[in-house]
Amino acid sequence: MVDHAVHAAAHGTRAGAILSGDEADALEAGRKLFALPCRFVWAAQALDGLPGTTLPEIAFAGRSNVGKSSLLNALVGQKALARMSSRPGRTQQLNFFEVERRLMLVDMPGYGYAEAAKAVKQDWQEMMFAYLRGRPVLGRVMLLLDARVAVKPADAAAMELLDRAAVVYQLVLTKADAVSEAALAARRAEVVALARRRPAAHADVLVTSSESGAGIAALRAALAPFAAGAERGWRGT
Ligand SMILES: Nc1nc2c(ncn2[C@@H]2O[C@H](COP(=O)(O)OP(=O)(O)O)[C@@H](O)[C@H]2O)c(=O)[nH]1
Ligand SMILES: [Mg+2]
Repeated sequence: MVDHAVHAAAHGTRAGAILSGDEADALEAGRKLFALPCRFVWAAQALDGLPGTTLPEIAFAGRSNVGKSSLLNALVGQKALARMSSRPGRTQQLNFFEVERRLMLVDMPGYGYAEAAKAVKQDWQEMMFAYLRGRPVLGRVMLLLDARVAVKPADAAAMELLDRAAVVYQLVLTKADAVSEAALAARRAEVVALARRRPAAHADVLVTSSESGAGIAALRAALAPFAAGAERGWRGT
């Protein structure tokens, strides 16, 4: 559905010209949702510390430094929401942000940093898997990939974990502003092909930049159908 919207947003095209009514509605639903106040509500150090919630949840995952905090801040239109509560070094915590009574956004601990001890990696995998399997409100995982760098073994491992947990995840390229248009197109094609090969990956790949704002409206539109009280009819999937 949002493929045109993705392109329009990614290339800064003026929306009205090429969007169908459904796509325009989707963008508007996303804009409205993320215009609501969003606040940090909880940091869970361990799985028994997860907040009990009835709100639908979207989790954000990716390698450390992929641009996850920046994307979350761009998504909700606040400069320091994600950073405020993310303490470097406390990599094992899950941070929960509530978009007022509609949606919970979960900042998952970054993976793949080189210095991490094997034991830490093991802990990460176990905690993530348990969270993914045991969270009925979880609607989707957005898995972030840096547009500047090739997909790494740690990313492949994360996808495997998600496939195993049977949680639908969507690949999101970050830092689109930092590569040439040609390189971005090539990277996108590569990641689309990758998504096709993964059992639990969503076919649509989003292309974003927190820096330029490209693709943020399309990301909001992709998440809006998950929010409590959302009309899901137009989504078509
Ligand atoms: N050029 C560019 N740099 C970005 C973008 N998003 C994040 N960064 C940079 O990437 C680094 C890591 O960003 P951060 O959001 O903290 O990543 P996290 O570790 O995944 O939360 C920082 O230096 C950011 O300034 C983007 O869209 N474009
Ligand atoms: Mg971060």
